[in-house]
Order: sequence, then C-alpha cells, then structure tokens
Amino acid sequence: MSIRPLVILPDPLLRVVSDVVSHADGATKALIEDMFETMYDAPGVGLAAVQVGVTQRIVTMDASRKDDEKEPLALINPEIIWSSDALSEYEEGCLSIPDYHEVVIRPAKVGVRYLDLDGKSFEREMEGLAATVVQHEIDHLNGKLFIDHLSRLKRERVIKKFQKLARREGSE
Ligand code: GNR
Ligand code: NI
Repeated sequence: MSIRPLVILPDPLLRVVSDVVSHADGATKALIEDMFETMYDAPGVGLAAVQVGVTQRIVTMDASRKDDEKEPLALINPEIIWSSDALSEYEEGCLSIPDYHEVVIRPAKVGVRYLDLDGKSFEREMEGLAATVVQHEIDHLNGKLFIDHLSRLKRERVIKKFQKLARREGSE
C-alpha cells in the first residue's frame, strides 16, 4: 500500500471524463487500497481515482463523524439514480484545490447505484455529508469540479490563482 501524489488544479487531467470500469481486477483492488490510504492521510472524506491520476470511474469515501468508527466505502461506476428536490448547503473543499473552501448548494438526498470489487450491484440512499461528498466525487468522474458550481467570477479567480502558483513552482 502506498500514498499516491495528488493531481492539483490546473492539471488538465481534472477535466477528463473517466472511463467505466468493465472488469475489476487485482490492480483495481490495489488502486482502491492506495486511494483509502491517500484519502485518510490527506485527510479527506472522499477521493476520485482521477485525483491520483487514474481516469477510471472509482471513488473512495468515508463520511463518518470524527470520533465514530470508520466507514470506508469504495464505489465502482457510481451513478446518481435520483435526487431530492430539497437542497442543502455545504462548505466544500477539494484535495485538488488546496486551501480553498466555498459553499455549494446540491440536492440534500440522493440514491446511488454502484458496484463493489466483486462486481456486485448495490443501491443506497445518502444524506447529509455523504450525499454532498458522493455528488462531489461523481462530478470528478465527469471532469467537473466544485468550483464549477460557483459564480464565474469566483471560479476564474481560483483558477488564475492556481495557474500562477503552478507557474511559480514549475520555474523554480
Ligand atoms: O475532503 C473533502 N472534503 C469535502 C468537504 C465537503 C464537500 C466535499 C468534500 S470532498 C473532499 C475531498 C475531495 O477533494 N474529494 O474529491
Ligand atoms: Ni474533490
């Protein structure tokens, strides 16, 4: 198991639509283990495979409360099958956009269908932080970031800041 380096804005990988996993194998299992290790180390409550440079439709998450037992959940080919009309506001952050947080409005509850490593299909209802995180992660699989839910002004400001940071680090 190992911690993998995170892909950071403005890396164009973050805009790629990830591929459906047609057959999970040993490499998929190893990737998911590394994603959990990378996510817990960060620390983060969710991670999409593209954030460690693998453009496959795989998500890890753990929306358990701080002092409660861990609830690791790995989702392969996750899909939102329904969303509530009720909305909820959450201050979001993203490991690929370090140190930037902003409130995003999304459906409060969602139904999610996904596969596990054995190819078995599951459906579950999510609410609260889990609903927000799973929508944030599925956005990643579609090349979408939480800043895309903000005003153009805010989004462009953030992108500019990270472009500048990358230029500085690239020329050091
Ligand atoms: O760690 C994370 N926290 C978080 C908080 C509110 C809404 C979404 C998230 S996901 C984020 C980790 C991440 O970037 N996943 O893609
Ligand atoms: Ni993210």
